[in-house]
Amino acid sequence: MSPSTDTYAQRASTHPTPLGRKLLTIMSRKKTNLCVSLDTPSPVEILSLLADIGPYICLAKTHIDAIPFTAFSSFEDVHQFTASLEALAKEHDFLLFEDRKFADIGNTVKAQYGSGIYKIADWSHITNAHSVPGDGIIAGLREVAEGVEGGLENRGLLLLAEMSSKGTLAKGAYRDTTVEMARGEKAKGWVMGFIAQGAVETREGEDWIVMTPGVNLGVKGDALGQQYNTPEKVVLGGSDIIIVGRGIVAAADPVKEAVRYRDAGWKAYQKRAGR
Ligand code: S5P
Repeated sequence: MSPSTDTYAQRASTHPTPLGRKLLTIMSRKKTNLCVSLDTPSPVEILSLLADIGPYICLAKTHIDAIPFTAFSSFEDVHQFTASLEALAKEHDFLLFEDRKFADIGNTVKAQYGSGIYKIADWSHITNAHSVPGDGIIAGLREVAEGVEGGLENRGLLLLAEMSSKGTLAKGAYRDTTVEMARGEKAKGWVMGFIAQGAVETREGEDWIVMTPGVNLGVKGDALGQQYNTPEKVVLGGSDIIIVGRGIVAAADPVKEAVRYRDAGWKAYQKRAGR
């Protein structure tokens, strides 16, 4: 499995999914392959971080269900928050990625994605799913995405092929079967790529966008099994987008760190593409 040496610009014109083309275009225009993971409990802090970091990222990843409900005073506040995320994404030219990691049968994930308190399908361009239930999960989520404004022009799905954490079952043969699942009829124009640690098997006519979490320039891991690599290592190994959480969000100067990760990720990409 060798990493693609094509540029993001080349891939932006040929990517098989509309949202993949949109994302690669943003990456190429803004010269960034950085996704910030906004893992902090305060919605006010998330919005203020995004206002500052927005110019340096292609994607903002959230865990909206990790924000304590006491941070909101009503359901209206939740919707106000997601509307603010959308406004910032428009202003600074990045996409939104709710890291929901769906993992149930198609019928259940349909309800989880389209309704519930957070109505993820209404505002998040990208979401992700585990392959463990089988491909009904891809079809169920797709039905919801097709029903929102813009449909699949504006929505995309990633499958979790590999995880960064110690002891994960998502690796090796599991990763390869997950990639096979993304070749199914219901995945066409919808599954844009994977969460993985490096390149995945890519056949003629395919172009998977690989996003990689577990990236940090300062530490090797945390006390709960997270394992880190550097931007250079993952990008040279075939990752297209580096996902950085605490390395930026928990830093004393998040903007300075965002610039540092953006530069490291871009430099590694240029090296890989031979530019
Ligand atoms: O395998 C994975 C998949 C994901 S999406 N490992 C991960 O760490 N993640 C997510 O990436 C995780 O849920 C968290 O939001 C982020 C990593 O955060 P960090 O603070 O460790 O950089």
